[in-house]
Amino acid sequence: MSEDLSWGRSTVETSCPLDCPDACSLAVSVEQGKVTKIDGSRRHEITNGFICAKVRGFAGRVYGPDRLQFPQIRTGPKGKGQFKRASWNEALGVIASRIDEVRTRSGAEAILPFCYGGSNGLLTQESVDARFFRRLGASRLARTVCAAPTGAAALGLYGKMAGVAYADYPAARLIVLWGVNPSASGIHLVPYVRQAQRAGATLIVVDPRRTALARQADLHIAPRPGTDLPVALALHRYLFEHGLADETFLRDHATGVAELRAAAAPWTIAKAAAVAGLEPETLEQFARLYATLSPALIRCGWGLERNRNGGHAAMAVLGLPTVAGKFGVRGGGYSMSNSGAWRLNNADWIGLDPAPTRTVNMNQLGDALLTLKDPKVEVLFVYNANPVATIPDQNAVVRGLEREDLFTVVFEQVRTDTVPYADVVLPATTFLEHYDLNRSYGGHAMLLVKPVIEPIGESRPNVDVFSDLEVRLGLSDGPTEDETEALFHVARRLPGTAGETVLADGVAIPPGGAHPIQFVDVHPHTSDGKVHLFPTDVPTLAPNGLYSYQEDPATGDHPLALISPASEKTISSTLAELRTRPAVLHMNAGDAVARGVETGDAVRVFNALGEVHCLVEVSDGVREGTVSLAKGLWRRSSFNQSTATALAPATLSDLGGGACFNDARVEVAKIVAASWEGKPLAVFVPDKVPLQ
Ligand SMILES: Nc1nc2c(c(=O)[nH]1)N[C@H]1C(S)=C(S)[C@@H](COP(=O)(O)OP(=O)(O)OC[C@H]3O[C@@H](n4cnc5c(=O)[nH]c(N)nc54)[C@H](O)[C@@H]3O)O[C@H]1N2
Ligand SMILES: Nc1nc2c(c(=O)[nH]1)N[C@H]1C(S)=C(S)[C@@H](COP(=O)(O)OP(=O)(O)OC[C@H]3O[C@@H](n4cnc5c(=O)[nH]c(N)nc54)[C@H](O)[C@@H]3O)O[C@H]1N2
Ligand SMILES: [Mo]
Repeated sequence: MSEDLSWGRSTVETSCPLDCPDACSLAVSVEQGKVTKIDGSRRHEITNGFICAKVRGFAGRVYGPDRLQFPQIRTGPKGKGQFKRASWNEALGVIASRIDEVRTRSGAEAILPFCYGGSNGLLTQESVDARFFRRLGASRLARTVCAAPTGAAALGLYGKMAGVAYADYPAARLIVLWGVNPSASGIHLVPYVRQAQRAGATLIVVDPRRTALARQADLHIAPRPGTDLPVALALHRYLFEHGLADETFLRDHATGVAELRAAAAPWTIAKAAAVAGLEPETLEQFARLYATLSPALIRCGWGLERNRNGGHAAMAVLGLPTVAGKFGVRGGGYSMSNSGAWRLNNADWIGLDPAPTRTVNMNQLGDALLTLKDPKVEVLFVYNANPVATIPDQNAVVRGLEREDLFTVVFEQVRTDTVPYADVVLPATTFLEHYDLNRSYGGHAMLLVKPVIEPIGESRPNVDVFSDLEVRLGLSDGPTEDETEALFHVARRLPGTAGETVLADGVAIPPGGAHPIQFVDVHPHTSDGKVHLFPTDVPTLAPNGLYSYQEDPATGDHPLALISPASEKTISSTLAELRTRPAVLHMNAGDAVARGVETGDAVRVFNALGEVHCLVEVSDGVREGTVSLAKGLWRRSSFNQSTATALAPATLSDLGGGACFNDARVEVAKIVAASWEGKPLAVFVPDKVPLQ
């Protein structure tokens, strides 16, 4: 790093690469080498000078007691977190020699990288790390824990066409927030939705919870989790049957119309309402409003994808603006993820992929560690992820990590729930200590992330570490690459002048612009440029084919649907180390009365996979038959070291092999004991527990 960051007072412009659609531009104040304030800047229009409380408090992670500062090597049993300090040379030497030994003895497919959402940048993820594991010939990871079903749907229908910008929401007369809760998961959309409402727009929220925006909506549709597919198909049927489909647009711009119409035919309003637990009148009102108000905009989130029907649900939702002819005007169409807007391919900077190797679906990590053979997994390299907290079937993940013959590396910023299972721990820099290029998936911009302080302790960026390992394992002639070289290397390969612009100004805009009108400025990237309403090139795991509904997995013993949505306090499990409140299960009054449970009680939430002991809050915040426990909690937040993922099945969604967190079905019972593992339960009971 060329600037001396160790003294003086300055405010540095950078951006936040955490896994959130907004990708904020930041103004970070530094005094004598220490971060004193993190605030929003105006450089990225979406940020508009304000940021979330989580990132304002990010210094609590950088300097917090859980921060990892040095490499460490395990000294005690797996899971106990007993380590001794080591030098980088020693730690990387141990890792390189174990990898070398395993690739010689068992073949490199016995090595499994495991990474996901830590930081979304083009340097810290899918860059030198991916090149290292490819050159090694390691097993591949299907990175499917999130956005795989919605991503497959968007690719199949539109080839991942870019979506409508937040700033264009006020142009809409109707806004549908479908399975998305921007009040927690992308706060910069909220002011635009409110502005649209003030200008007379109608707001519809589709969510089993009564979120803040659902309370302010004209219509709140609260389906049973996992039933969006029949709901959306009923809207399609309504459009077709009432002559409200845009036949001209469909003829000119779509394929698969007849097939979609046939798939929707069985789903009358009455039938879909019965399956989704809705009043038929409410659903009909939804259909009528969507058909008649324009411009109409659907914000499709990720809440609807995390179940067995999630991919087809997303297809049916994303198909609505095509069938109803909502494109071609500002404020019309849809937005979801704009990750495709730049049309990047990392082969442009890390080279072509050599021969493919075995692929392991990350949602089935526990199973992979416990049962895979030929070869079995002998080395697990975890970075940018905290699988013990975030991957389905927590107990299986933990059992897999406890295997004595497994060698686990955890490359991390803080002492997460996964770290105690490591054989070698490597300390990683945070985004305040390294460079990155960060693509907004809620907006369209590319932003520069740059270091504002020196790395804490001996922490290092991903690029440096994987480049070092490449050299140690004879996969590169060296010298090792440093992150600034990697930065220029990637920036040079961005389209047009975007690389220069992002390095000089901190922000660059993709070819379709920052405020595209769909079907005017951006078009489908499918093979023929049309919308594929029935995309036969998308493989589906559903036994009865595209758009077929799979029944609810509830049983008599476990009737309640457990969902685990994003909370405003964390980003997945990142920053959950700063949470001081115990886990809280949200439950509807009817369900609570039936079980003799009241707010503040300690409860067991259980099914065949595991159980979580936590507090309960009873309210109208969640629909009947559904309970909600925040995603990303660390194990210490519950009374029995288990979190929502302990109850989530490791089954896969219909498209994309996605995670089915919200297919967890549970029962809830009050814990009558006054103490749990020696701790009086009363000490955990807070005065007031806000909706998470
Ligand atoms: N503060 C904060 N922000 C985040 C994150 C975070 O953890 N915290 N996570 C980031 C990440 S990784 C992601 S992927 C995004 C996620 O962003 P969102 O999609 O907004 O997040 P979720 O909370 O997964 O789901 C949104 C809503 O879907 C509802 N829901 C659950 N099941 C269903 C269903 O079957 N149908 C329908 N219609 N609704 C359902 C939930 O009640 C929830 O309110 O947010 C990102 N931003
Ligand atoms: N119960 C339940 N669980 C869920 C979900 C749910 O709906 N319900 N949703 C899921 C979703 S949407 C997602 S996206 C996943 C996310 O799951 P994960 O990918 O596990 O995401 P995080 O919990 O944020 O953990 C990322 C880790 O990467 C580390 N990290 C950050 N930057 C760097 C870096 O530059 N280098 C290195 N080496 N490490 C870094 C952080 O310290 C953090 O511990 O969680 C899923 N978990
Ligand atoms: Mo996610």
